[in-house]
Amino acid sequence: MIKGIIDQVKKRNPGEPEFIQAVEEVVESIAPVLDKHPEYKIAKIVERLVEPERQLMFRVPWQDDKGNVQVNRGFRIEFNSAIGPYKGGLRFHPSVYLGIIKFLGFEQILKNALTGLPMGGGKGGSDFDPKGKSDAEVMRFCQSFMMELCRHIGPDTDVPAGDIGVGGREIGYMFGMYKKIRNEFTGVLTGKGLNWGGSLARTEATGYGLIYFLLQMLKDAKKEIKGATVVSSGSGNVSIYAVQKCQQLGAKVVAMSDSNGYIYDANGIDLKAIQKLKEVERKRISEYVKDHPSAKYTEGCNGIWTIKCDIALPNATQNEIDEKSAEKLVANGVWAVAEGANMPSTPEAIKVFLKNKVAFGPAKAANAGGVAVSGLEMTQNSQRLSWSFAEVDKYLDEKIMQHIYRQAKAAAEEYGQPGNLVVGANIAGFEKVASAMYAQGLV
Ligand code: NDP
Ligand code: 2IT
Repeated sequence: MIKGIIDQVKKRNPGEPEFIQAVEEVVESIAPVLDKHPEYKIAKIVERLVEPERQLMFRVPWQDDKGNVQVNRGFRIEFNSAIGPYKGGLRFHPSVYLGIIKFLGFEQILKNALTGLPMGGGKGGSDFDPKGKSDAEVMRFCQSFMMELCRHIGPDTDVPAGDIGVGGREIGYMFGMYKKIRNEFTGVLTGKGLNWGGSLARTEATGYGLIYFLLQMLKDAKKEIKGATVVSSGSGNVSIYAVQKCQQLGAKVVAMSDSNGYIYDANGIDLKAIQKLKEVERKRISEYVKDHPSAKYTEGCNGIWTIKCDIALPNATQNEIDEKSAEKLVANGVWAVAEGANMPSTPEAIKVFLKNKVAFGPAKAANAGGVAVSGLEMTQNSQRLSWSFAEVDKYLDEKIMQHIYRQAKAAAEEYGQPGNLVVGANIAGFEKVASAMYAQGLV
């Protein structure tokens, strides 16, 4: 039966390898749940789960600074609304196509279920590349994108947020346009600015949440973060705040990267310098070595996984750790891997980690802190209140990340695979969504 479902997904979604990869991992691990719930088989819960409720694709025309007309493609996949309004980020990156948005939307369904908050799964984006564009160009693009997207979203329908290439600046331009068109000030997007409906700690949430999850993994593995050597790929929102939390807890982060290459600094990364380069000046990470003579820059991304470390945090993008990189990490003595990015390890890489007893935190559990605090932003917007940083941060750690860890660990044990958080997270997320879909009948 499982094979039949996967074959059907392959047939129906040709040319979308990332989506098929994400589905295969989940469907394979939930087989024992289906054996326990034959009613899910009859109701075709899995066949329905892998088919988005709605797929939107649209033209996004805009004018660049030279007056030339540009045309991009916009996407929003409203994947599953069994447990709440569609929720998930928007990615602006030239590599975006339907298969990327579908893989992200599919992962988001189970991730959001794990948070314990009432959020369904969705994802969107565009093949627009914000790199090298002026603020005015980014604004015109975001306005045109929202001109179409606005008719499909709403605070109780579908609530987008950021992802790669979409941060505070882009959310601001999109929120402004939505408000103008609808004449409504609502929590239709999360990741908003702090004085117009945003939540404290949303910026930090994915990175901090990742480390709170890692701490739970380390507790069970009887290891300490203090004094550990860490490598964190990427230098965007997730990586920066994961590194910040690692440093607060006494770990030494020696390497970070961007899509051009990586830096190695044996003295420990100067995070303030990275923040200035990446968050303020929007420059390349290679510039770091100019003011840090102890550091070395290497062109290309894969090499970052050849650096000896205790803890590896893939925080850039999908499939960034392949089997070879995983083997290299293991050979160099890595003892924990926690995924801040979505699907950053290939299936072969995950097998290498599990086989070698590396503590492994899969993305949909380990990086759920971002969307969870987005959920808390929605709550604050509904209450018309703002919580303090300390309140949100404590909620994120104790009520969200620790809870996700316990759920994934318990499900793995219940289904005979103790310690396998990949299977545990997939099962725990699926059980929630499946029971909601079943209860709501054939819709
Ligand atoms: P950002 O755009 O802030 O940063 C992305 C970072 O990854 C940048 O350093 C970028 O380099 C690098 N990068 C992007 N694409 C590639 C690529 N193809 N190869 C190598 N490096 C790449 O995005 P986020 O930090 O928000 O997202 C990082 C990952 O975390 C993504 O997988 C995202 O889906 C996931 N995630 C994000 C959440 C959030 O709340 N933001 C929540 C949960 C998961 P460059 O500067 O050169 O572009
Ligand atoms: O992958 C993710 O969970 C995100 N990009 C965050 C989504 C959100 O709605 O905050």
